[in-house]
Amino acid sequence: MSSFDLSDEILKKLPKHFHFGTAAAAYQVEGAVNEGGRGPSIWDIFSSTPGKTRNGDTGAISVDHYHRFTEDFVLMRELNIKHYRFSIAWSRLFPMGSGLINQQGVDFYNRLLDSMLENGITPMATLYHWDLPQALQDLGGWENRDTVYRFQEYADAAFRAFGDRVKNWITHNEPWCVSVLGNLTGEHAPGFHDAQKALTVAHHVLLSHGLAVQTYRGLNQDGQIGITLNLTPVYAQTPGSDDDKAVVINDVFSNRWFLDPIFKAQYPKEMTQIIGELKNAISIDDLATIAQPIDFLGVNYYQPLVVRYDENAAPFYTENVTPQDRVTSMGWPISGDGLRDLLLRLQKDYGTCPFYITENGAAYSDQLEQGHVHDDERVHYLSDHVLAIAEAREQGVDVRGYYVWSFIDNFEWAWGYDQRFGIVYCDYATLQRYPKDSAWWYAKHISRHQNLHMY
Ligand code: IFM
Repeated sequence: MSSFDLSDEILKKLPKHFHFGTAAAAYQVEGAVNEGGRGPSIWDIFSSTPGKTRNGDTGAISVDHYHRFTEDFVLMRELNIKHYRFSIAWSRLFPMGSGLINQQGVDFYNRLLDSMLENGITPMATLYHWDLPQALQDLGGWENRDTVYRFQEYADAAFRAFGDRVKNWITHNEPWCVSVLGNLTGEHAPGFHDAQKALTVAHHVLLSHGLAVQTYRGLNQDGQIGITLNLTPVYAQTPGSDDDKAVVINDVFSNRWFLDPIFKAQYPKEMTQIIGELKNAISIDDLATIAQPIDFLGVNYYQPLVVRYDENAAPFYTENVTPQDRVTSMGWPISGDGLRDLLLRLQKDYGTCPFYITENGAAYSDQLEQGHVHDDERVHYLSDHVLAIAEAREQGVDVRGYYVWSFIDNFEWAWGYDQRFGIVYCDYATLQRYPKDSAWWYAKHISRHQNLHMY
């Protein structure tokens, strides 16, 4: 019994078929970058460029999930985890981004899916988790409208190849990161510093989402499709003061830039002052295409933001005053209440929609001690956030699942292997896996939840 155990009363608020899962992404776990006919992605190029990642780390081997997925799914089964969100590497199916499909790539994901299902694990597949084929980047990447149509073809091929087993599809993971980190701050691949590029990329990624949803509907497969956004609740340090202006700005930049086009077929008008005007890229029907009805919204939530207005700090006019008393090793402040507030707000402003928390979790500097990792802080984090979901459900929000980021420690992009997000520890020298205390905590809660809903 841990002091972070959730009561039966709380677990009962999560419905019988609630997904308790874990999540990961192709480039972060697969490794085997030169196997199976895979073509290079922008992350192969970016991570092998000196100075772009901590210690020059790359995803070339990572946790070698490509060869060890069976072991990983057996471990998931032992941990009672019945839902897994993974991503497909576009350049395994289309090494050059388009053209002829690479059968070895199809075979790999067939084996992966079959193994998942044999272990009683339901897949949720993400089509794009940041690993654009380099061949398409060479033609302009997401800034080039043509990439949108190549994505549609790739999505169509993936639906046809795997749609018999995958019934939960996510078009894109965190388009904000693709646009801002990849094209404005340059922290992520392809590494540009250009606001106009970021705006255009965001628009094209959203457009490709809408087209992929249309394509999926056209195939009449009996599944559901949505998109995953990284979202942040924004609070004023002193509500009712000028700080409210900083809230609007940050909310537009962090949340509404993507939510408004998807749910309301429009961009927030404040975007122009904050980041600039979207020029040239937009065609007349684009927003209607982007706003295709979706079956669910995937929400990735890690941290809240508290702001104070600062008139000298254009264009955000913001001082970040988020309390730092409880932070993860990424320096991210922790607030389960933030997740509850975010869900309530989404329901209020964008209407009733099924939600999956497609990512939530925390990095800590875990220590392996005689085969064990005592990660109480992560247990505390997970407990707070599952509780927040139960509270949101009690207030009428239709949250249908929770996927911990991540199943196993992995390549954390620009942070390389410095940050461990897994509930399973990976010894990178031997690639051996060790469930952390948080994995056992999760396993126990999944099983208790199941038992409570047995009858
Ligand atoms: O590792 C990432 C993931 O790829 C996208 N969402 C946030 C995670 C933690 O930074």
